[in-house]
Amino acid sequence: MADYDHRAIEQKWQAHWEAANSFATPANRTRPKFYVLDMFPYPSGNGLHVGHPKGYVATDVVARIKRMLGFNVLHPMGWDSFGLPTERQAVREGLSPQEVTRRNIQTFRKQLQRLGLSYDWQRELATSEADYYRWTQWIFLKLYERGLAYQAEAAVHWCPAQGTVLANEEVLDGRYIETGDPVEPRMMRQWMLKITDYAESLLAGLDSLDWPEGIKAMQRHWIGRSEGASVQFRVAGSSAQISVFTTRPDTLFGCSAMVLAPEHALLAQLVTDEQRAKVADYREKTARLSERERIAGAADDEKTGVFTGAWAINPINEQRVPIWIADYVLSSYGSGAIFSCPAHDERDYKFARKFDLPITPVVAGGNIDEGAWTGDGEHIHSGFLNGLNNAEAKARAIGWLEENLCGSRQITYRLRDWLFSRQRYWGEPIPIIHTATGPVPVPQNDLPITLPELDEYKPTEDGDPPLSRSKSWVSATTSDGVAGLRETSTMPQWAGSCWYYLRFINPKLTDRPWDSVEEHYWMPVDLYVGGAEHATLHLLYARFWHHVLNDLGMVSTREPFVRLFNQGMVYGDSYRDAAGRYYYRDSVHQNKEGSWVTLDDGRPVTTRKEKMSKSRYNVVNPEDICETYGADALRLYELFMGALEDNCDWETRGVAGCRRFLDRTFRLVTQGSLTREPIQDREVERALHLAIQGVVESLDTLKFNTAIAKMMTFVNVATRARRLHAQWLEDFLSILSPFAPHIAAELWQRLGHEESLEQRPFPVFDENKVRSEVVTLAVQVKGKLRGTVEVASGASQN
Ligand code: ANZ
Repeated sequence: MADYDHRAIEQKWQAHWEAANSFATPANRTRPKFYVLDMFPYPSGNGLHVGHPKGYVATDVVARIKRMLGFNVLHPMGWDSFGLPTERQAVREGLSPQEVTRRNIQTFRKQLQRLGLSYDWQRELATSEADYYRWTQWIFLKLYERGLAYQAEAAVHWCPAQGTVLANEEVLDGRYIETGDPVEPRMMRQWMLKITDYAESLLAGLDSLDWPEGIKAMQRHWIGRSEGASVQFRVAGSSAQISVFTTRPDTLFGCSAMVLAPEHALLAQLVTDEQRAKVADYREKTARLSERERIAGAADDEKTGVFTGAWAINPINEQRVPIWIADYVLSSYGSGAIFSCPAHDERDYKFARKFDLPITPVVAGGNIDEGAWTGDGEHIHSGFLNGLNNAEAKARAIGWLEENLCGSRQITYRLRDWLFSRQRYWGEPIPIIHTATGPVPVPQNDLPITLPELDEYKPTEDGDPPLSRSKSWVSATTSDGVAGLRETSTMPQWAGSCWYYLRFINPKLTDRPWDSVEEHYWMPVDLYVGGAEHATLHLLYARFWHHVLNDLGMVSTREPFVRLFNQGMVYGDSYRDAAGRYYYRDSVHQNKEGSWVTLDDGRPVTTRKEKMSKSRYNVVNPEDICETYGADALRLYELFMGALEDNCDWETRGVAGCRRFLDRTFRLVTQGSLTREPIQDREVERALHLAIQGVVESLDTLKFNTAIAKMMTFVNVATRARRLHAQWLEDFLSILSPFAPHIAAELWQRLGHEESLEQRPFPVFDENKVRSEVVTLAVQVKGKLRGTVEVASGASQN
């Protein structure tokens, strides 16, 4: 039995859709809207593998069903095209980042188009295009005007080899995670965005979102709100005061030391001559650690630290306590200083054990030989707090501190301001001119400040951004005619993705970033699908900008993405030898004993399922799959492999299975015995309506795999039937078309229809059709189960 010709059919329909502009976003505003968005890709040099389109296929199914249900659908695609990897690829290939980006985008677009995704390509955008980043710069200026963008001398991780600062998250053991290049601490003047002003707002907004709980929890943790108190300690024999932040003011009576971050500003004036050398030495050692390492190390048993020689006075009982420095206290959190309460804090406990500090329990319940007691309990050895539980004692302690003017209630966040400048070339120029009197924003009408084409765009060794090489570009005049120099740092990779979903609303507008009437109609994004790796950075940054834009009255919703869904990852077979070297599938084979070995020298390899990636040599190219099995089979398999949110193993056999289902469908429609006479077949109709129900429900649950299974059942049942009503198959093609649009369009046409399948009303689920024909009744005699009988579901009582 000849299989259907997927190449011809898919090409034909893709050409048809393009010519007919079938997926253009409708201009009418009379129908309800649905905005379904993918996290747009970074167009890397590797192109797509079959793990990437899983989410794209899912959103495409949703977009297509919603259109058929009568919604105006906005379903766009674009490119997050600024960033470091492109610059590195350009260096390797001796091309400009512009050229590399153009080429990579073409590859990606071609790969996506081959899948028959129903994007409105008229709205395609790239964040590295001047008519896009012009508005990224414009939003930056809005932030600047609001006081939310500022410059500060910041302690940063400087990577000489990469010629740029790196974020905390990018540094481990003093090295850049990606390349292993050493990183050194440096104080540098940097642009910062005041995301901390929005900590409360970003927390509050989470409650209203239909997002995976895990992602919301990660954002809450990242923002890290802590309620507690600040407490002022006097320094003995000095007029200085040191403020500490604590979440446990109730344990002040158990304080046995004060511990400062080694970077603490008051340290220099406290430290005694005797301790000065030790303190300086410790400080220098700490400077080599990233904040992340310090946070990780805080849980370690082995604590380090140095006594400063100075003493502080605990305000609650006037006791003298030694002042230490230790790396588990972070300079950027709270006030960079703590009071140490070893009996009730694990880190303090280990610290006290190491350095022989007193451990005085002030909350009953623990045993100081075993560790810190962090639970609730009656307060003891605590003066006026004795007898109270933790919550009561906290409130009482804060009251006392406030009355005695040595402390107050305080809320602290773990969230830091966002370091927003990079000393790299391939990013948005920051639209600021530095003059003798300070930074001056570029007037809006002068935007965009375009990125000049440079012959030499590699980072400089001394940290001067590459843009500083273009003297003609750097010298500028403000609108008041004052001479100055342009800011030469660029924005980080994350900037462009902070607002692209707004630009998709009017990507071609030249005098505004978006039109507010249109924004009202389309926002918020109804469904946003992408990888879970964006749980914090992108999704937090974008929410931050959106909250600011909302405060500026420029967007109508507080939150940009009401529903978020994370698709799982795709795992492929990897082959690795004992030395850890990876091999391609076609350079290994199974020997006679059934073990996997390399083809050339028979070296044993182990096979494993690992996350698909080029570096593991286990990627499968979607174009190859489209060539052999067709885009429709690939699309089905992407969703059939498992639940959308689960990680799944790629099995090319599975694509073949989906392909066989499509072949059966093709035969059913082209060779089945169809009629338009009224006929009945309860079994076929039941299978059909179960499938309709499955597809409709999958819109909310996104459980496409079960919907596909029901469609497969229908085809099996229908294949067994002697005669079929044409309308059953037409209904079936309607529900199949979001998943396998090419073959569905083709078969619909072959059934003699000229108008497109998408114009046909979506089949309506009929509950009566899915009632089982028989129901099982229990037969009880005198209360005991004696057996069951099967009766027709419509049978009468008798
Ligand atoms: C005294 C105390 C006693 C504390 C006790 C805890 C238990 P979260 O929940 O993370 O906000 N802390 C304050 N500033 C710090 C800094 N810059 N670096 C490291 N640790 C710091 O934790 C707040 C607690 O972490 C604070 O409460 C403080 O230790 C410590 F039985 O103060 B606590």
